[in-house]
Amino acid sequence: MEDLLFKEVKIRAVDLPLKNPIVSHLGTFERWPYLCVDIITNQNVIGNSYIGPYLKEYLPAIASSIKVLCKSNEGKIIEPYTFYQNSMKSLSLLGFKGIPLYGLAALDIALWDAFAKSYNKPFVKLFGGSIKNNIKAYNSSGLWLIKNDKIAQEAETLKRNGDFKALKLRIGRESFKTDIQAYNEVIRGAGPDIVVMSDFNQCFSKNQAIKRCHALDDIGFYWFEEPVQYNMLEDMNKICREIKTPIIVGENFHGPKDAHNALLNNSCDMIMPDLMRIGGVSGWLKTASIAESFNIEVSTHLYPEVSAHLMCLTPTAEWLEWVDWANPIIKDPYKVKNGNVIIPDKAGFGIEWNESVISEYKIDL
Ligand code: SMN
Ligand code: MG
Repeated sequence: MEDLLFKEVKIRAVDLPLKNPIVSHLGTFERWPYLCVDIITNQNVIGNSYIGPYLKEYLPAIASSIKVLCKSNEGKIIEPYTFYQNSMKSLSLLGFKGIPLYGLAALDIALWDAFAKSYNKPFVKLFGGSIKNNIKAYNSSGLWLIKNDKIAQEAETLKRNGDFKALKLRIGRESFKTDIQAYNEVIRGAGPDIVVMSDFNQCFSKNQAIKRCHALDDIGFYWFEEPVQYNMLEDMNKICREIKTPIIVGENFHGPKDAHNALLNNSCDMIMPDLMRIGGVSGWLKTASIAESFNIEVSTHLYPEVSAHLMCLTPTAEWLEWVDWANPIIKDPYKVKNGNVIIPDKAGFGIEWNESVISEYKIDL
């Protein structure tokens, strides 16, 4: 078989409108920015990936770090594992976190996509796993900090579009009573069997978090996510010891080592790495092994398509976070049926661009 060579990279930025605007303790967002990456090869294969790095003002800086990382790879054989190891090493001067890591992740995902496509196999199959049809997903596309009287209706709609068995509610409202009322509204809208995750988005100090988590501990939330600032490992350790409901963190792990540190410090009961911040496919797979060694459940954060493949390879896989925000730029978006995400039997991650939508929402880099 002819070697697959890295020819060049193409990067486009889009700013997509959101169906349900994000109203959270992290801020309010009407749109979500994405970088779409294409790796052009010497064969009839293009590796695709997208990342959604929160703040559109930083897209040019991330695109620029992608270009820097590509420089040493142009003309070389595509070997995603080697790329990750060498690129991580090259970040020791600038730092292993943040912007350059996001760039590395975008490339890592696109390289694995190209690699799997060159063997004409879905990524999970190329990696020696099988496509599972029971990757359970929770719908996270809504239930932001909206008014409580809007919750039941939205919960019902979110549940129905995919027959989801679980939904995530954002909490940390004015009082514990309004959080409980919000929970009850989800149950009223989606029925008594719905599993309800919760997310505080880092809104509390340690003492506030302990008080609020105690007040909500017995009402039925499946997990409490990020009650305090993400890097407060000692505070999280204390909260885990005090509270019965599992504490989950991980969307702010920057690379596998952050996951290892959090688990070593007993700072969480479960983890949910984010595909971009964890370092792409390679960073995820390392983290999955770390989690296995601690016997800790792994859920996902955003990026449902690639994450679905990775959950098939994650020994302690739990819930996949479903969001449909990037669907407009994807030609054939993934679907959820009976609450499970359906992995298409297509080469790579099965992500091809919907070019007309990319043109419509393209922004300058
Ligand atoms: C979240 C994700 C993306 C934007 C805002 C908030 C949230 C989650 O923390 O876990 O879904
Ligand atoms: Mg979160």
